[in-house]
Amino acid sequence: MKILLIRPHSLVPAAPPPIGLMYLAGYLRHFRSNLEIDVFDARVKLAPAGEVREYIRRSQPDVVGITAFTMEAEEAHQTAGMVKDLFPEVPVILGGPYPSSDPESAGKDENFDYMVFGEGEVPLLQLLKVFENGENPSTVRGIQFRQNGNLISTGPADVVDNPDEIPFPAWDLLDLDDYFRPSAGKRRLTNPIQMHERGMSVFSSRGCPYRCTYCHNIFGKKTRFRTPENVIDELEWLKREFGIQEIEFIDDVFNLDIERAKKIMDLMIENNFNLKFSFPNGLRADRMDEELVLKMREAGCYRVNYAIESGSPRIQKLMKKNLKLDRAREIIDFTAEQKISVGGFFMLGFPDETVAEMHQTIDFALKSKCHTASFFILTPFPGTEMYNDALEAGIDMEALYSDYGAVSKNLSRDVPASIIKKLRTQAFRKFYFNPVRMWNIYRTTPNKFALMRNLLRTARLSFLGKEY
Ligand code: B12
Ligand code: SF4
Repeated sequence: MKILLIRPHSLVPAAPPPIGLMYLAGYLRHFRSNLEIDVFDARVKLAPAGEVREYIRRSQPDVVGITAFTMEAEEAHQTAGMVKDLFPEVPVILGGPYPSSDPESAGKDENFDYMVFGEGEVPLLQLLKVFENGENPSTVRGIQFRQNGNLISTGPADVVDNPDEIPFPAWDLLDLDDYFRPSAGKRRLTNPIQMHERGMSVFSSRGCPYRCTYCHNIFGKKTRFRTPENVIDELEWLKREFGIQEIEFIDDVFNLDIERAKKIMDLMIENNFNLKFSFPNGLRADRMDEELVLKMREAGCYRVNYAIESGSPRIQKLMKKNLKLDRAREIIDFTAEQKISVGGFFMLGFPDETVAEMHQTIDFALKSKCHTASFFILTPFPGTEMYNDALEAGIDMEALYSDYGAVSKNLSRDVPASIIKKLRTQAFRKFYFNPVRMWNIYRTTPNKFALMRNLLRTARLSFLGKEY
């Protein structure tokens, strides 16, 4: 049996290696030695539709799996259409954040035979068995499929309880040079000041117990941690097998178990790995301590993002993030003082948020020692509590898939979208037009060329009033 796994080409600006697909590939081949796995990452190849179609035709797959964010839904539908056009009998399986958060939209397209919600390893393996043995797919949990014209949903997926048992991503199936070469046409990793070309993402835990109303629930609310030893084995393997020099830890909250985080740092130091690393998608600032920051720096960390989102205690409560803002400020400043480049993530436009509260957020950023700040306008994603609340309140949430790169609906009710946009532009200007901050940014950034290129890009976008 041959399975073709595809990541579509879309407006997503960065092309880090497709870790979700490669985890699936690693898991499948561990359990099915007779399986041939072909992976086509149309995003990194910048492949137009014709090229994707030609690839599918040449691959002659028995099964096709497609991954997609919501903002890539259009391309995922198009890809499924191509498969059905070329090979009407080949089952098409859709997975990733899009079907996990919006099964209803995905389910409208008959070109998707199966949709997998959340963690994909177990359901995908079970589906392949079902295909081979001609069994009924209703025994596979965590999927949606069509039977006699009806959509059947089988509830939450079975997950791998001990994530140490999941094989490392099957990076050997890809030409990793595609991701290291600057000519890839997209940014490679997503850290704006990436130090080394040979960078790789590492996912060391699955799931997050917090319930922020704007967030996804792909890996569940019970966090499953890989042991520090298992993470260290992966780092050692990445260095040895692929010459990796830099890591992005992409857990939802890497520091959820602070003692585990410290142990990983200790082992990196003991093993003298000499790897540079960063946290591109945000640590929880109120679960950090000074000792962890110091260990991180010693182990090779040069860039941290803290996901603050709002400087208003009322909004923190409403969005159920409940971040302790005083502690967050202390740890941001401490981290910056250790010469680690610190990025802050902030959002404007929460439901019921007032202009004064947006100013509180901007002031928080301005008064902090953050080297960089990203001010996003809230994007309510299907499937989130915030989105469902808006639907219940009778707000029309229809939107184009492509709008989910940034801002699909303004939920702030009393503050018009134009004002939020203006505040955001002001926030960028005030934050970056500060000579002390500019000097600090310059001083702490190891890769000064990347820094200048990205600052110019951010400044241009903020002046044009465009999204990051
Ligand atoms: C890391 C991360 C980033 C990093 C990427 C860095 C990097 N080097 O990879 C950064 C910070 C850059 C980022 C950016 C964005 N991100 Co992001 N990100 C994540 C995060 C935390 C982890 C993604 C990941 O790699 N997971 C690990 C792999 C193993 O999981 P996976 O790819 O989902 O695959 C698993 C399953 O989904 C499933 N699966 C996936 N594909 C398939 C296919 C088949 C056939 C099957 C059966 C199963 C299957 O099985 C896989 C293995 O279990 C997720 C949240 C999360 N925990 O998932 C958000 C998340 C994916 N991001 C999200 C968004 C919206 C974005 C942005 C668009 C935000 C923005 N407005 O800028 C941008 C994207 C644009 C860009 N700039 O690239 C949303 C997507 C929501 C949605 N419905 O589309 C998520 C879910 C977070 C959220 N808040 O809701 N992100
Ligand atoms: S925003 Fe962060 S802390 Fe909140 S639920 Fe999502 S991953 Fe967890």
